[in-house]
Amino acid sequence: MKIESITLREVQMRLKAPFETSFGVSHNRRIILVEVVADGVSGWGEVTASETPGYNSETTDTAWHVISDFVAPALIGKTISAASECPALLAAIRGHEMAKSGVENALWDAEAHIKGVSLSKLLGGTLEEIASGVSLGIRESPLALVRRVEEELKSGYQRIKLKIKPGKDLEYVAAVRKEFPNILLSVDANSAYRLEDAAHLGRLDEFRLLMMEQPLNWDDIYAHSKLQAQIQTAICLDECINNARHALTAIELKACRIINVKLGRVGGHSEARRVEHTCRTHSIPVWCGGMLETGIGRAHNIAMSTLSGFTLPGDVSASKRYWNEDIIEPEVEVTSKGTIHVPKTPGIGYAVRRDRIEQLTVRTNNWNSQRTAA
Ligand code: OSB
Ligand code: MG
Repeated sequence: MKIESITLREVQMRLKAPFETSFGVSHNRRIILVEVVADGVSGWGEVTASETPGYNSETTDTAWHVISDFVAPALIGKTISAASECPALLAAIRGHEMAKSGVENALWDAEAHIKGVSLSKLLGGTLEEIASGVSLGIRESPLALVRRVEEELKSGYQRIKLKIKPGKDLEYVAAVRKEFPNILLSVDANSAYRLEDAAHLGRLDEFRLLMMEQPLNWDDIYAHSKLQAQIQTAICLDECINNARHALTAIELKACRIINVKLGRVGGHSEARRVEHTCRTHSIPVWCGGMLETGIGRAHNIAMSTLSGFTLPGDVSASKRYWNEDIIEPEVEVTSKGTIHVPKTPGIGYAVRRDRIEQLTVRTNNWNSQRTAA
């Protein structure tokens, strides 16, 4: 595969409704899309960085800078035999996993198209249908949250995750659990608590949660190991895990019993497969997290979720929960059983709507390799 061109596009898209987490509210998304052309074939990827450095240290603008000044120059014109060789070419760039992931994943899509196979198949995935859950932002009242949960359950979603933060936790979880005693229910704190809050967090044990996601500092695996020893609820790490080494550290320290895999956070499909493998060999279940993606990022998440270690419902849900109109065709849909059918057509398996992307684009950057005579 010769990497002939790389194009960045920043699109701006308004979420249907604001999404509130412990670190802020998201409404207007600024998303970088990556298109690569290899051997004349296009592949697409999405950079999942947020607008602000509240989730991790990357932002839309840091990713634009790092791809433009380091990632694209390191790849343009290179010939690789597979997308899995991409991380080696980017090894000199520390961190910036989301920036690298957007480009690497576009190469995986291109490779799947060149080989005429689905991305799921190329990755080694086996599931034909994946289980879908939803992540619900912080609400103004427990009652408003309960109503929202009811709607999502009616649509068929298999697991409900509630965003929590200090002052918006016990009361909300208690209200939802009281109304729905038997659903799969999780919480996600996005690093809003400290180890000193262990007794408070232990009060969530009575609600029989499937997991408590990333309660403590975004970069502190050790503190989570101290907390896990003090509470019954299974801790799931999100922000702390940027690669398979981190996953192994967390598992050996008993800092969590479940891991959330996000393609952007771990740097792309190659490392995501390693994280999945590390977890599977240690009997740690994984599931696919979400970052309020467009259909392109969503399609990559669906393909990754077909690996056999993904045994819990993910945060990958229907396009229409986020966007009035997505940038892929068909849009991602969820069945009444709360599943998503995995496309079998080549690449990500959804058509990219160039017309719509064109309308939403606010800036572009492009690299072309020197065409060599045949
Ligand atoms: O921690 O999983 C998270 C959204 C933005 C940043 C971090 C997270 C989330 C979500 C939303 O939970 C998942 C989604 O619906 O895409
Ligand atoms: Mg999370």
